[in-house]
Amino acid sequence: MIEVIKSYLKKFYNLTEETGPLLRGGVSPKTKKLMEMQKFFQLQITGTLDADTLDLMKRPRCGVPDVDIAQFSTFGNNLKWQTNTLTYRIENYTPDMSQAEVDYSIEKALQVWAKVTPLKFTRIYSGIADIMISFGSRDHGDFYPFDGPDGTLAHAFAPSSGIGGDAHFDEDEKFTFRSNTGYVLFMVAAHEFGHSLGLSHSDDPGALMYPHYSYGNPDTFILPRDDVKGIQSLYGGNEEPIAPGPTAPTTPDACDSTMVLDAVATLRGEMLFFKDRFLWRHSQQSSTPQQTLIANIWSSAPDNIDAAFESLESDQVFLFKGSRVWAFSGYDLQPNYPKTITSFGLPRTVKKVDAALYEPQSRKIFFFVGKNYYSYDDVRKTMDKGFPKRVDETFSGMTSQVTAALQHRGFTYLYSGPYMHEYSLRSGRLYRVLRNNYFLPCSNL
Ligand SMILES: [Ca+2]
Ligand SMILES: [Ca+2]
Ligand SMILES: [Ca+2]
Ligand SMILES: [Zn+2]
Ligand SMILES: [Zn+2]
Repeated sequence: MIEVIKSYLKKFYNLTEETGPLLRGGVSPKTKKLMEMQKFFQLQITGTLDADTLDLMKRPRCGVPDVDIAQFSTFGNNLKWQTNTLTYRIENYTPDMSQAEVDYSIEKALQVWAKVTPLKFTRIYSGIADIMISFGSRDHGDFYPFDGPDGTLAHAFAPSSGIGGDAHFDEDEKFTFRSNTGYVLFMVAAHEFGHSLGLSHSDDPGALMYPHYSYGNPDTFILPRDDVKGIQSLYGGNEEPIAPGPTAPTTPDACDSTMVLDAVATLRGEMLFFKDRFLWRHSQQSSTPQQTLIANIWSSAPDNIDAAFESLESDQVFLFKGSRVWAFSGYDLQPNYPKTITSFGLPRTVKKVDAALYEPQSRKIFFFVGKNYYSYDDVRKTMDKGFPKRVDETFSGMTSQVTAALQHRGFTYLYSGPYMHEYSLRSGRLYRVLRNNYFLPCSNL
């Protein structure tokens, strides 16, 4: 096993045995830990190092293990502070940002948790605070040296005296205030303070306590439902009346039979299902789809998209939102994108596309707009004559809005709300009305 993989499993999955005995069924401890990691991240549990697993190990993340390890939570699980009034102290500053920006980011990050609990945080400027905050690189005074740029961004210790509650940030990272050309300090800090207060990692890809970094804006961030539930299970809710704000975002659940998908597409043999800022990737070989943030696949892609398709002609995936379209080849945004949807010959009166479909045999793209659809020739790169047509002229009975569309094995699937209509493209005949879970299996069952 490559050294970097071993060190990842040691750091985050408590791999200890170098050459341990085989477990039941001839599984080595390393394979067992690898499978544990694949399970946590909803990957296909192969026990081998596939491309998806390797790719995931390279993502910037928190230094706290995904399984409970004694050193980080000194007294075991579910540890919490015995008081609701805690102190914090910023011991030093990063040169990446102004001091005022660091102060603001730290304060905002603590408020994320204070808003939903009875906890109060007071800043002190000398002496020992409950939560000591510092920036350092490589060896920085504990037994957990940082690793240089990227990789581990920060770590924090579970509630207890001494180093307990403290949060350390890797000075080899470029921290930023709001820009996404670096790691937003507020987001990293808000995650670490979750550990400082007693939370461990969540396997919900939408949670702040998910181990991977994701971008967020300090002024608009709302703590997701999963984290609210976690912290309130330790400290209870905030009893003070607060002005009603936006509700905590939840992560879409494939088992929700009322869910309306934003868009459906394919990507090099996989199926992609888009909803809010998430997507599920599903390959025919695996039994469970993997849910992840759209930003984890394409960092410059929009959330809450309208439509998507994969062009077999150009081997690109196109995402639509409003009057704009993004094109990606593999993970890379293509030059000159995003463009306006008029680049596909759609008239200026079309403000958004409801759904898009790629027809592999004829290499046509159908754009669904209200009750009509347009046909674009992907080979000749022009809009076909005689369009728009009414959707129900071609697809019998489809009089409601098409919300997503997909072509698969010679059938056309038009989604309308939580229902999926299976058509023969040639005859336009409706075969079956199905639910999302026909292609997107619900894993809680
Ligand atoms: Ca402390
Ligand atoms: Ca690092
Ligand atoms: Ca849509
Ligand atoms: Zn963490
Ligand atoms: Zn440290």
